[in-house]
Amino acid sequence: MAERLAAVRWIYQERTKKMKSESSSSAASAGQSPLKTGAQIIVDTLVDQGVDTLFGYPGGVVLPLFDKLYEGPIRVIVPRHEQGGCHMADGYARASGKVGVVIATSGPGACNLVTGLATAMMDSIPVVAITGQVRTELIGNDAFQEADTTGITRPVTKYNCIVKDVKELRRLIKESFYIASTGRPGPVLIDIPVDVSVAKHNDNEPAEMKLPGYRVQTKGHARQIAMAAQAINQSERPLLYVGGGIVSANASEELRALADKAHLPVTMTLLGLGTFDQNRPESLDMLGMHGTAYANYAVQECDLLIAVGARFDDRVTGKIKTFAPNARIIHIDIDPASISKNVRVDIPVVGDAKFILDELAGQVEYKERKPWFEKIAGWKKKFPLRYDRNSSNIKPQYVIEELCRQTNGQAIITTGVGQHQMWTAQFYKFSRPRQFISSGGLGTMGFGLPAAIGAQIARPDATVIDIDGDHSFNMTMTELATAVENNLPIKVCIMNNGYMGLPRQWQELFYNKRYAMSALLNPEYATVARALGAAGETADKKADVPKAIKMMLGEKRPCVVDFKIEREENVWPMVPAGKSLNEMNGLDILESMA
Ligand SMILES: Cc1ncc(C[n+]2csc(CCOP(=O)(O)OP(=O)(O)O)c2C)c(N)n1
Ligand SMILES: [Mg+2]
Repeated sequence: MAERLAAVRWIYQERTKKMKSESSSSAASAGQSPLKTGAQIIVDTLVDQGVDTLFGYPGGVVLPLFDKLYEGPIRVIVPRHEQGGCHMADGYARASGKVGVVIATSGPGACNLVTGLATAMMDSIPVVAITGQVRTELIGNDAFQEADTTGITRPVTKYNCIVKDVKELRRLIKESFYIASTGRPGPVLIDIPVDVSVAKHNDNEPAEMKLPGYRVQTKGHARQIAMAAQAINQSERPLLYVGGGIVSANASEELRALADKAHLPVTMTLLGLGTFDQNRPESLDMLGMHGTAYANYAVQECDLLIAVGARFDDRVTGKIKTFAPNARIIHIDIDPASISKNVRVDIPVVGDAKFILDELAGQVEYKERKPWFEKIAGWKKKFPLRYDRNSSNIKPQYVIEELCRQTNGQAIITTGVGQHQMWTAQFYKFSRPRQFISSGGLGTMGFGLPAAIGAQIARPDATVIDIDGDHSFNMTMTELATAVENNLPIKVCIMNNGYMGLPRQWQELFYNKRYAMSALLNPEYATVARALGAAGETADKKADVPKAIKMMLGEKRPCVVDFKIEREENVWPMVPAGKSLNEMNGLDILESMA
């Protein structure tokens, strides 16, 4: 294994050397001919956009592009599956705030991006996907590896296009980056037929963007902001409810300033976790289906709900009719289409959260609101998140608390989807934005490992941990090879309950414990990890947990620890689908553990 890896690295090193000498000689000749191939224009435009790393998988119609990429200067990470590549670009974008870039070939390659694009779309993540397409003259002929990529991806992208002429290439790529990263961010796909990649064009002319119909409203309406400020000043029981929009807008500082100035409690969505420091007393942590009881009660009893960069997802609201029944609602969002989509809003403010929160902070006054904060403190005291600490089995919550302790709450955490994702959201205390990276809207199992790879590339200095489920890990575990090959010290903690735990919990509660197809044969993960060149450990005793984590944190290679957790542990509290937020199950169970 070590030899094979060394051989791969040697090839990479030689390539880099070759690349450097060739690029200096091609630079010398570049001045002579202004004609460039489409592939060269793509690489040059990506460099102009600030791209230094991308995720791409080769194939026939993208070979001209890969041939150019071979010359540098962009670092190319090759995933083992295009879905993985797309999640890597997404994780990279979430961790860095930059646009993530993924390349795939036509047909199967492009089709493999769909889940990744939909994941980025639902969570408003800026990703640019470049796909190869068959030659222009063959489009519509059922050519080899032809798929209607723009047709297939239209519903899962913010915008997509096909480039029909090499002259348009630079402009369309620039527009793609602009659309992906401005307003409400999202994935953009640009489909490039192979003849466009090899065609030549004099690229010296300027390529101005032409987007007459695309408008981004940054500043909120002054009168709406004043109304919002007045509502906050009048409120006795206000609550900030904030989501991923705070992350996109880089508005955490402004959020903190507003909460401090007006004295407001804050609850966060899954994607909003970390935008307000969870160690502060004003944090009510996460709300919604598996949110805290104190956040959900606060929503139901507040007289003013200030939603910022959040979209009233059904996992947050529960039954819409009875959501926040006593509250006027302010909704601050960059996307006018989100306003009053699910819940009727009293004071909409469309614009950039960073700007609007800053404006608001200038117009609000400090208010003690003693009875309200006392009420919240009462709920916090009565219904904290709990688990059975005395159990002799490994409780997943214990593993996560221990991870939080040993990393001083500072690691970047990614997850799969399921119970482990919810326990992570509940028991790791996040203190900064871009620290918790998880698929919220689409709920994509298999997201955790490739997202961790993308995050580690964006943040080589950070400790990046994928807290994964056994079945989520099963979906994309092949990407461990990508981590090994690229020398990324990511950590994977598998919360191995041997079940698709979340469906199993629903089956326990609502299907009379008929565990239909929610348990499958799993491999020995530590062995799989070692076979792929990573470190692998198993922890099957509670006493092993701290030292397994310590070992993992000290490991320089990618490292997988398989924690054999309590098999039928449940996530509490739980608002059953379609119920009101105050109708939580499991509060009695939590209280009994006091
Ligand atoms: C790609 C995909 N397929 C199916 C589902 C439905 N689903 C949600 S959670 C879950 C099980 C997750 O199992 P695991 O990763 O082991 O996590 P656990 O709940 O056990 O922590 C399933 C099948 C999904 N979210 N994503
Ligand atoms: Mg599981």
